[in-house]
Amino acid sequence: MINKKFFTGCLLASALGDALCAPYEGGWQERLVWRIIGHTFFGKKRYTDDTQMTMDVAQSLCTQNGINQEHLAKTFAAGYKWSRGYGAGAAKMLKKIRRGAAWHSVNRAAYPDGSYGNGAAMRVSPVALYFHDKPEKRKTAVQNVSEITHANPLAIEGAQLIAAATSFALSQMNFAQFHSSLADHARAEPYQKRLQTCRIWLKAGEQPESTTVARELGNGIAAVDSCVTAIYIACRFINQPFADMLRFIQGCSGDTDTIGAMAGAIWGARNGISRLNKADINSLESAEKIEQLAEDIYDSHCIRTARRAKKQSSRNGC
Ligand code: AR6
Ligand code: MG
Repeated sequence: MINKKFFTGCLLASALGDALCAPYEGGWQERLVWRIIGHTFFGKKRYTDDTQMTMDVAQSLCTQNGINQEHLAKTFAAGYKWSRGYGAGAAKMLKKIRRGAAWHSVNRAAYPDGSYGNGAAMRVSPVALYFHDKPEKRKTAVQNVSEITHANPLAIEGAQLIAAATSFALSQMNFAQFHSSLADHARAEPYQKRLQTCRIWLKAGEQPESTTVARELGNGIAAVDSCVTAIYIACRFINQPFADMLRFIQGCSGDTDTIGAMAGAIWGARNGISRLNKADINSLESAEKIEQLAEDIYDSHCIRTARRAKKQSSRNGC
């Protein structure tokens, strides 16, 4: 049985990656706005839409015992706040759902081909934890969580890659297995190409600068321009301090909070909460709630595992 500390590590490192990299996102205007709204009334560091939607997924998963798209869409809509920095298309859809629209009637309203943003990939870590030992169920759940707001196949493929990488990290998979298993999840050419670059760099022990990583793998809001970047950075820093990884992400510029959230989930699933800095956790908005959600996912996993074992033993006549 995997220890609970890796579940809590995953969600907390993701939230910290989001909150601690958010001040470095975008251009000077975004950074100025975040200086003003980046702290709570009590001085805690605020998280952005990445963590809000991750918490929404975790909460819905645990109360519904799986993915219920109607419930999740309403949970996303209820959690929406402009000050979390949602993407423009996602914001429009969530406001429509809040006014009563069905998610499947609005998920192509902003873009007929569906959003290709990284907003699906940034929120799938709870699914990776919940279904870490059931890869087929994980894939279906990722598809269902993603398409509520991100119907574009590239957004969904990015979400599949991040979820798979997070599950593999949790299971302490070795480097070679990790990368060959991940390659099976990449169908689209941009993902294949970027994953190959990532593998070459890691295998050769190359240490490209953050600007080179941003140029070669991307640092933008499109899923293809950020998911492999997050996977590469998490792999490169997997045995190094969390703070060093975040400093590198901050240097990448662009969509730093989402790259931080996705890389954080992978790093935290592998290293656990004990390798995170307590002062950082204490400085984070709603850290206790995030930890509790991770514990709920863990408890639900334990209950399902025990049920399966009981069924198996009664089948074996034990
Ligand atoms: N056609 C044209 N432009 C598109 C398309 C498309 N099919 N899909 C996306 N865009 P959105 P997200 C552009 O709104 O993915 C936040 O900071 C369009 O300019 O679905 O949920 C989050 O934290 C659109 O506004 O948002 C993420 O880091 C933008 O991509 C990031 O934004 C984002 O797509 C993306 O969040
Ligand atoms: Mg973001």
